[in-house]
Amino acid sequence: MESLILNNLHSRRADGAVLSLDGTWAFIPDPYQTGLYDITGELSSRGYFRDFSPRHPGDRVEYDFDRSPTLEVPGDWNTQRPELLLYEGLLWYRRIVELDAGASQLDTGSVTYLHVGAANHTTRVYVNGRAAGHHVGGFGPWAVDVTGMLRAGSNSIVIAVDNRREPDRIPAMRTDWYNFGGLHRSVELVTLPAAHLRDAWLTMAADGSLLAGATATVDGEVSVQLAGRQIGRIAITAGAPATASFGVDAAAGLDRWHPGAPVLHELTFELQGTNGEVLDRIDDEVGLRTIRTEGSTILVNDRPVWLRGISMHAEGPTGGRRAHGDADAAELFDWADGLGVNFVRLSHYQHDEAMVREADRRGLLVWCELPVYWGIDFGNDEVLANAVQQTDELVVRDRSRAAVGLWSVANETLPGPDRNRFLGALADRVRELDPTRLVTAALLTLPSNDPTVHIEDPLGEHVDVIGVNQYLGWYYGSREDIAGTQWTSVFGKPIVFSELGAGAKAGHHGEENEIWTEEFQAAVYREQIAMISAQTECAGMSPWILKDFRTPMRVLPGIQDGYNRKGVVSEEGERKLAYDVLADFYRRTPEAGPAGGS
Ligand code: GCB
Repeated sequence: MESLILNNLHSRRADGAVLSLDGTWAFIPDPYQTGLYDITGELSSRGYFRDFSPRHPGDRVEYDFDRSPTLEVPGDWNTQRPELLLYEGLLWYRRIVELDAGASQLDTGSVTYLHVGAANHTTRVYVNGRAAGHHVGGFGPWAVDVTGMLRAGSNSIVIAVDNRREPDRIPAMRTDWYNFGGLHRSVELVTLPAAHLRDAWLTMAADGSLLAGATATVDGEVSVQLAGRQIGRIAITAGAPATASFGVDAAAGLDRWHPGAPVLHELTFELQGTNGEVLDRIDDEVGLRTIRTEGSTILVNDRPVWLRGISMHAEGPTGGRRAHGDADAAELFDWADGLGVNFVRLSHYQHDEAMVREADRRGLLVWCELPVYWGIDFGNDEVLANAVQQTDELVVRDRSRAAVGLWSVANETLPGPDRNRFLGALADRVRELDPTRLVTAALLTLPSNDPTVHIEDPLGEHVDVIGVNQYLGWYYGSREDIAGTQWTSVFGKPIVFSELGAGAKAGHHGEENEIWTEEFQAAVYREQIAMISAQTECAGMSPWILKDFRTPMRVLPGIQDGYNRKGVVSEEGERKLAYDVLADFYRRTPEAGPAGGS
């Protein structure tokens, strides 16, 4: 049973169709997979998924969720219990759901899905001891159909999450971030009429026309209403994604969304049956803006916009834990806003929907990214199939968000025939799902003796914007060399410095040439800013990174202690000197960029 994509939960929550399963779940860590297999390797007849409890003195059952410890959902398991801090493996969650005989989830005319906002990394769902479905991928939203599996009274929901790193997973064996395991986003039961919309979206194309789409479970039509006016219809065949394009007049008279000046309009989709009866409805809000490139410039609403950005991981504002929900989004974006950004790079995987919706309301452009990062098995077709599935989850969830300007297919991958083909296929898939936004990837640049860096990576052909990660003054080159560096590509496309930076421990002060001091980091930022301001092909930057973040790769005692220290704020929110250097630059940089537009 494959998982499927069920979108627009925002509207479903408001309509009361959602039963939240967030809260306390019992758990059993299972590094040997005892809950799945017996000693012959067969599926165990007493597996944990059966959720047996020993009821009689003679019952030979060697587990008991009722007497097991608990975890909160949503949340990573690592930071909730000291014994799980470095745990990588299978872990079983169990929750009992009580339903009355009249509960909507038991209504035979309805469909009920179990929806998971994200679970890292490979997940199996069981309802009352029966397998309901599975999913591979740690950051995308997904659902399984549990219709008919629930009953009046107590229901056992068991979810087994496995976060082992494997060579054929995405990401693979090594990442410079923490492999937080578990149900780290919300879990919900969503009950809908049998005839319903699985997805409905609207976005503005580069020419100001509108592109809308929907997927429904029945044949019919979807009426699209924008700012209280019907702008058109989408013809639907059951189960198949459908799209329709509406001309520029559809958005006539409606204010545009723009970075720093967000305007959102009411958006409604109504699924109508073949006799015109209304079967289902989704309410949303949407910003309208165009985004395109011209030479090396990015234009939003036909105006040059230079990306004054910052990169972010999905780590909460304090406690070095996985971020989730509106409160984390608001606090992280407050820190970013203090820098004067108009852009955030949500690296290196899909972040919580709360982040993208908050960016929509704040008027921040967003770069969304797939976890195609270091060491992916590019020659493996199954890995490609999973990457395509993760692409679908990434793009489908946020296609209606004006904030999203760029989809990134990868970070720091080495050129080669398999990789070029793989990432080319992902760029094609992104454009198939959403032809209205820019495709990018963060390229790896390595040290060279030539002060002019020529970007020739063949991936440049497939993207609209060339992301460049460069660590001049940190991993290579001396700080004095930064100013003289020139960047150019053979592609004539905008270059965005998607990473740059240096490590500093908050509160550690000293000379500018003393590594790990705030002064050292600030000095690298000053040189980088001067160099980047002079680049004619550059359309923006997102330094690495807003906040120090947990990673097992960074072990230096007294300095790193398990954290990457390239944040401009510490993991607990203390600002470093580089924060002010960057804020000062962004405050004096006009919308079109330091040079007044490239
Ligand atoms: C990079 C990676 C990023 C690392 C960063 C670093 O190039 O894209 O994930 O955390 O460098 O600090 O080395």
